[in-house]
Amino acid sequence: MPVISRSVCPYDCPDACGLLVTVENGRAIKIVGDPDHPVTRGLLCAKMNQYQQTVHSPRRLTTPLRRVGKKGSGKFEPITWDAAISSICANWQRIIASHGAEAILPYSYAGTMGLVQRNAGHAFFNKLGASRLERTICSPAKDAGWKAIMGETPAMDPAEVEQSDLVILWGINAAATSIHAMRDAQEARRGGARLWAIDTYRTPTCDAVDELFLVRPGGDGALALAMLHVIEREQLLDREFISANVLGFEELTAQILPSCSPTEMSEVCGLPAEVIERMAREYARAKAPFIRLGSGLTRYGNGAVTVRTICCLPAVVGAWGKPGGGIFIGTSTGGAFPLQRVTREDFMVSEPRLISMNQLGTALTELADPAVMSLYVYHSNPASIAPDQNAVIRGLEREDLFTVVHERFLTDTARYADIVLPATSSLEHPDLYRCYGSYHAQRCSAAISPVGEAKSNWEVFSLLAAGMGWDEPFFRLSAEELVELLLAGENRWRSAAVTERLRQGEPVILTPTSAPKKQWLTPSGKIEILNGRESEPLPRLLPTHAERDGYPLRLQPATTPFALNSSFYEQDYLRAKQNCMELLMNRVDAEARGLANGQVVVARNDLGAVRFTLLISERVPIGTVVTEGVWWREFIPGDRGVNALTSQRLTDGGRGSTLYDVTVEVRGE
Ligand SMILES: Nc1nc2c(c(=O)[nH]1)N[C@H]1C(S)=C(S)[C@@H](COP(=O)(O)OP(=O)(O)OC[C@H]3O[C@@H](n4cnc5c(=O)[nH]c(N)nc54)[C@H](O)[C@@H]3O)O[C@H]1N2
Ligand SMILES: Nc1nc2c(c(=O)[nH]1)N[C@H]1C(S)=C(S)[C@@H](COP(=O)(O)OP(=O)(O)OC[C@H]3O[C@@H](n4cnc5c(=O)[nH]c(N)nc54)[C@H](O)[C@@H]3O)O[C@H]1N2
Ligand code: SF4
Ligand SMILES: [Mo]
Repeated sequence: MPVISRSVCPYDCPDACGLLVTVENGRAIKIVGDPDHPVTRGLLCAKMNQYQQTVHSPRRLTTPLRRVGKKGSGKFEPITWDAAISSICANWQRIIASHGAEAILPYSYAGTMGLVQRNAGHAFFNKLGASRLERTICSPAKDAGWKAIMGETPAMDPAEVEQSDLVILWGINAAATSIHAMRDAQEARRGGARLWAIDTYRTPTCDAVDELFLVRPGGDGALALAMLHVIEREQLLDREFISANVLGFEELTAQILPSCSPTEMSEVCGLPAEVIERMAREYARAKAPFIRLGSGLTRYGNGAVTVRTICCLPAVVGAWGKPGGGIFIGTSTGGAFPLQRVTREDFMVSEPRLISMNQLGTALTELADPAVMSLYVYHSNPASIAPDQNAVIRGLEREDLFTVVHERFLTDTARYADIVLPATSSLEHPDLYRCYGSYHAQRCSAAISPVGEAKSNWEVFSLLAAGMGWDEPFFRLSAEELVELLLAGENRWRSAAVTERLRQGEPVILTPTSAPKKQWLTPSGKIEILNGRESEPLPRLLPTHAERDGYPLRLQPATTPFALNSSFYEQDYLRAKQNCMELLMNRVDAEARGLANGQVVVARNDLGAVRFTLLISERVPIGTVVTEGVWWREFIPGDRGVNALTSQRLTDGGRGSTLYDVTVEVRGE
């Protein structure tokens, strides 16, 4: 008899959808969205509709493996868990004795978002004294930009979008990356709101809006400054709101805006002056304009200041004062669950060095005192997703680097491992999930037994702790017990009743800490356009890195609806939907280079050269080329993926990745 269990989507997506999993004979045979989940409402994305094909994929790793071929060759032989754990612990003890524990580097990110499994390694590596990883690959510049002007102010409720009359999807490919936000924006549109998208090329999201504005990559700060210029010049301001709530508008007006007219900003942002004028007027005249800000525009050398500048817009027109008005960058429900009970910073005896995950290539090839001698990768695929792939691979090829990869699949990273450990999928382990697109949380238990000999992140760290001879009782807790630790007690976010519902596995909306609007959690108590604690007291125009690079085409390594970063390439159906690793180019640029549709081309810059299949497309403007997805090497025309072209340079705030801040030249092969 089939049984239906509740589960949660574990992927790095704002939505943490509620799932209903049908299990028969120990296998998941069907996955649907939970119709009773308050946010999911039965709607899953294309990727997860067939999740059982990921869970039961013939490509799943089922036993620990030991390398028998050259690094990267993918040649392994099966070994037992006992042998694998003993080998890892013996190697680490040897490395600690000769180089110290900082020579060991953990590398993890967001293969699973569950609070226990995602953070399962922290306590172990804290106790070991390993180097710490700065986990900043995604969009910390967004938080840095928000913080510079809004301080600790929590996000507005994204559900307010339904009361807006102008919804702006800004730097977000919502149709692919935030399908419930897309659904909500479309519902607002059906209710009469206008829907805009501001992007660098015509994504699937852009097909579903009233108006699309294509900016130059990294040019959004210039656009926002020019809009502010027009709003001030034409006095479309909400003076009353500004005087009660905003600090520094006078300084912005006096020092920055005079040189930011639409004519002056037009070339930087890529929009004609008259279009900017109209955008400014329509934005300022809207009753309750709602901006949903994505991460696309943050992955540039000027990402943080761009976000900070855009956040000035709702402040000067008083959008915050109206239901449905404001700007949404993502929720933070961190206060709901005391994560330090799992991460155990108290196990740290000293403060080991911090290594940016965006600079793994340099860390593996150049760092000294001590050099990185061992890398432990779990739920991340740095050989594919980290910038400067050539440097990362040079590091992974080092014969003296002892690499362990805990994975569901033999990823490009796992191919370089000395020891590979098989990981459970989310249906095979328990966890507690919260999310960053709304305010819900949900706990779930394992729906099926582990596939093969797979073990969860937490189980592996328990084994490693025992293998190191530690008798700390914490490492003998089960994952379910860790979930209980996170749920123990109550706080402002969850009453005893809410906690009980969470214990039972119900999806629950957590109560935000405070009514966010009009309570600005900054030192001055106002929205701080002027912030003297920042190196730049006022938002202003800053260049991208790529502006200094000098190759003629801007490259956008974009997302696809049919994968999530490098995840989902195991599903043949989803891969077929993406065709192959394409480079989208405007006909004008293709003709100027004598390139034909379908041919293999090489994109090149100072960091590397990558082969793509050319797709001539009117979706991309002249001067920009786009590639979607982060392909596994086995499916691409050459031996390097798009990240051989992206750099290890960081953002202006938050030390984030600048994956979209890239220039290239493209030639036929
Ligand atoms: N299907 C799918 N879903 C995903 C992911 C995925 O890979 N695929 N990834 C997940 C992860 S880890 C994350 S962080 C989120 C990211 O989700 P989003 O916030 O949507 O971020 P991106 O898709 O990276 O970029 C959003 C859009 O910004 C555009 N863009 C790039 N540069 C600029 C610019 O300078 N200005 C403007 N205005 N637009 C620009 C891109 O073309 C893209 O359409 O999605 C998550 N969900
Ligand atoms: N070119 C380019 N590069 C990018 C991006 C892009 O859009 N373009 N996006 C960037 C962004 S926003 C992000 S957040 C990063 C994401 O980078 P990553 O966090 O590395 O994300 P994924 O590529 O999804 O790889 C996650 C891996 O975890 C494994 N996994 C899943 N669940 C588990 C588990 O429970 N245990 C273990 N041990 N393994 C598990 C999966 O099999 C998968 O191989 O990539 C960044 N890199
Ligand atoms: S990837 Fe996102 S939209 Fe798709 S099922 Fe998971 S949480 Fe929902
Ligand atoms: Mo991300």
